[in-house]
Amino acid sequence: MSQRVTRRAFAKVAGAAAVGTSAVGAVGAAGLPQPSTGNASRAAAPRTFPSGFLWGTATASYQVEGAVKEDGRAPSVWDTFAHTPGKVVNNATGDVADDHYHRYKEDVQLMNALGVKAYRFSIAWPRVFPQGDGAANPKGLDFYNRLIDELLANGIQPFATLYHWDLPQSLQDRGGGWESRDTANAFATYAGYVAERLTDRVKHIFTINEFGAFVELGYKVGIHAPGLKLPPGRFNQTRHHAVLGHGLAVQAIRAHAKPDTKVGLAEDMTICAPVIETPEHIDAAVRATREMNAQYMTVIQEGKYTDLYLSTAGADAPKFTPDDLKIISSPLDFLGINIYTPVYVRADASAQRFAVVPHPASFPHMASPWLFVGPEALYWGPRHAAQIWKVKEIYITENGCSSSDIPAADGIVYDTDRVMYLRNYLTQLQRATAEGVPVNGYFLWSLMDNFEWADGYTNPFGLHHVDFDTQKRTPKLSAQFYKAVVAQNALV
Ligand code: GBH
Repeated sequence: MSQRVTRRAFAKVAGAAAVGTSAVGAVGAAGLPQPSTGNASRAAAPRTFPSGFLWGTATASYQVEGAVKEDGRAPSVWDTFAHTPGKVVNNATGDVADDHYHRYKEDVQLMNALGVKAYRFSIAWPRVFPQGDGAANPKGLDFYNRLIDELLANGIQPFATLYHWDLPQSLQDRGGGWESRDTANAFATYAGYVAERLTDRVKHIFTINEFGAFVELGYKVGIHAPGLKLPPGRFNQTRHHAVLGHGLAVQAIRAHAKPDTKVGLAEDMTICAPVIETPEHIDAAVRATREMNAQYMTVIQEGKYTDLYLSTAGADAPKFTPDDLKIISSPLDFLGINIYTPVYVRADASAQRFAVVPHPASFPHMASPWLFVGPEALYWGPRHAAQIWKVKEIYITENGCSSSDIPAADGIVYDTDRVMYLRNYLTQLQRATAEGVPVNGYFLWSLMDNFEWADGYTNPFGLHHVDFDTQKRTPKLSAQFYKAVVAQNALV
């Protein structure tokens, strides 16, 4: 833009740009364009988030706690899996991980320094019920009492997830884990027990984290614990037991929790982004979102499996009763969505009227090969959920990325790629909240580098670098970036 353009003429151009896609800088005092990563109409005003927007970070028990044999904890399927040679990169385990079990106070101070007001953590089922069912172990639950008290003393709201994949090994040994309906029942008992004891202080509880990951990768693909490759019929039944466990847990929590407790789940639903944002492709993305989440989110929200899922599965479809569907679709207070990467969808003349467009080989991704950079997932994910299922309260319960993360000579990781990723994703989240999509908060994955499942300690996701020999935590450049966003409640 020429410096001779008047402010009035600029406003016209800016208005046009706002409905298009180009980014135009606002004219600064010296007549120079000011940097803007969004559209022109927002360049003038700071790109803020709604007031009271809740900024947080997230972790999960087996990924950070360590202390796997302490205070009565029994093994989970992940202890067994990680200790099976060849399953995890470098045969790494979560035996020590971030030693968060002992260093949680220090870690709460990391949150404090970021300025975040919420922390999403998960509770290890095998600490609370070491065998999965039967006798409870109050010493195991005490760790979470200590953690919660420490968070509250620092003005940080605890958001607790009941299941982030560490199934008690005993349930796997006795009944095949989620292959058995007994596991769904045991999960509900555990959920009620925890809800009764923690909801005087914890106001948001998630049942399960990501069906899409632990069921698919654990029971079909075999690259996550318990490492099985079940045939389709048994596998679909396992999926059914997992959503049933969620529904039973929702009911148990309601029966045992304080009345002001909110219940939800955290799901990495498949997020279908339209290849081009035109009405026909947007419609296709909406249809695709229902179908591609049929086994988990759609049945939970709608109380039925889609016709297409059941007819495609044929004789391998899950066996269920109408009562099961009612339990599975027990009403929720909020929805947590874990968002990493979208699936691109286009309109199509086929019976299902959408088609998935595979990523070209040149599509950019972060350090993890699956983590394709698609910032618009953070716009379409909550927007679809609000539109399709009329969800009124949404949290982004995970978003973040892996990077190669080599500390520089001064000890700092200058993760400009993570900052780029976060800035672009948050731009799309701001777009959603500015349009009124009901997103109440955002939890960045992760507070610190940790045990990244089958990747071991490679492909780290932390805002803080962790030296696993010394347990020293050091904020990365991305932590500085996030701190500034949180402080201003706006994109920086
Ligand atoms: C989240 O899952 C998890 O909730 C969290 O624990 C984890 O640390 C974080 O992601 C980062 O990975 O190996 O090619 O088969 C995100 C969804 C689904 C992404 C499984 C990785 C495996 C891809 N994950 N997927 S592949």
